[in-house]
Amino acid sequence: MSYNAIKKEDKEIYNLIKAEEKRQNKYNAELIASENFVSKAVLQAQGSILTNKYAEGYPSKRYYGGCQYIDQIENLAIERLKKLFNVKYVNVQPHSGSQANMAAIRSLINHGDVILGMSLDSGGHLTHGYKLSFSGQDYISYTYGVNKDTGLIDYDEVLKIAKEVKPKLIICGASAYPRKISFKKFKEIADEVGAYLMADIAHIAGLIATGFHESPVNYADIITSTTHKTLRGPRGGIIMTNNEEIAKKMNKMLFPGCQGGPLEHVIAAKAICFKEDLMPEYKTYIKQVILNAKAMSDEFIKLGYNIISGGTDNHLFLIDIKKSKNLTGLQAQELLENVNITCNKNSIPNDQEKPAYTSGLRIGTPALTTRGFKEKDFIKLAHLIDDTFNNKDNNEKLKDIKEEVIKLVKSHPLRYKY
Ligand code: DSN
Repeated sequence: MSYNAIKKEDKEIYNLIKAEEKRQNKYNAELIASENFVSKAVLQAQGSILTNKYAEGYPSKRYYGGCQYIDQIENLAIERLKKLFNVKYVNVQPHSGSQANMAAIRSLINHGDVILGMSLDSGGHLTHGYKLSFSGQDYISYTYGVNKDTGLIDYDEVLKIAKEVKPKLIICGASAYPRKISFKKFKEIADEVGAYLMADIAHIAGLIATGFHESPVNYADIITSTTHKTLRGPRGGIIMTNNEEIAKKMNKMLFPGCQGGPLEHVIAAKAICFKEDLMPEYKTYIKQVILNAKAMSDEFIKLGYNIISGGTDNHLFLIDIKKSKNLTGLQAQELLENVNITCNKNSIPNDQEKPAYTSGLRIGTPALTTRGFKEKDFIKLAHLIDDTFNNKDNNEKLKDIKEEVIKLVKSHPLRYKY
């Protein structure tokens, strides 16, 4: 992209954008499971003049004049999102997944009520009840984890905990869980203890929209997601429900409860993303994301690595890097960064290391699949990662690995030219 005006007005920011653009596009293998590359159309909408407009409220019920085009844009985003997930009521205004979660929780329960969510080290999210998040501070929060031998959610155990702590709300969904989640089973548990069920599908939204994962739409009272992960849209959040009463509450809790003016430039970009996600090509893309994750995690298993739960059903997997290579997640992340491979350290079930170090590495395939990487490319990358760990003190070898990574990335230029 040219960024001519920025170049003229602010050389410092221009140079940094160009450097980051080069990092993303030209020589870096992106394996962060929550990142992706948006289309040029999504990027243009986010950089458009829509950023100038205040539009507090909702279509046809705004607190500002001049919203005739903004209303049409937001209505398009709403209608496309309803179609994508086959759901009755949606809110496209959350600035982020965390704000979507805050509004969703508030629309179901009161301050001080009991919530039950997945623990952070088992793959849950900060906003599912972590003590330093609003969700762990405004509510009495309990957690469920995964079985320490299988790495899988043990639904009997979740039910047992739910019966003990009697939550008003159960939160399911995760940021680092490599297997399928049974929303049906969570609904049965919620019904048994008289709790609401919230599904945070931020990571697997794309898999659900294309039918590669069970949908929570007929099970959860409320569903939240981000739009920038597997959905491959702009950075932002969404909330969905099939219940009219909950829909009214979620809208009020989001605005004016948690937010003021919506980011209409981002909402336009969300509308474009939903349109792209309704295309048959997107389904093909998600299918490849899953095939790639499986191929890569299988290769790591062949190379002798310990993979949490023994593999993956979705777009990501977790390596127990402490057990596999006697490295912390942080050491592994930094070693890989030196050879232009980007991923993130991640806590693993019952992690003995602090979150700043961790014993795990999280690897995801959505971004490189957007570049056109197939199974053989991910297998090659698995070997380059293994070579990096095996040669961590051999600078000459590390230099060669970096060259190989750059070659691999360059052989798959981004489909969308900036
Ligand atoms: N920070 C996100 C992730 O990386 O999974 C979750 O919101």
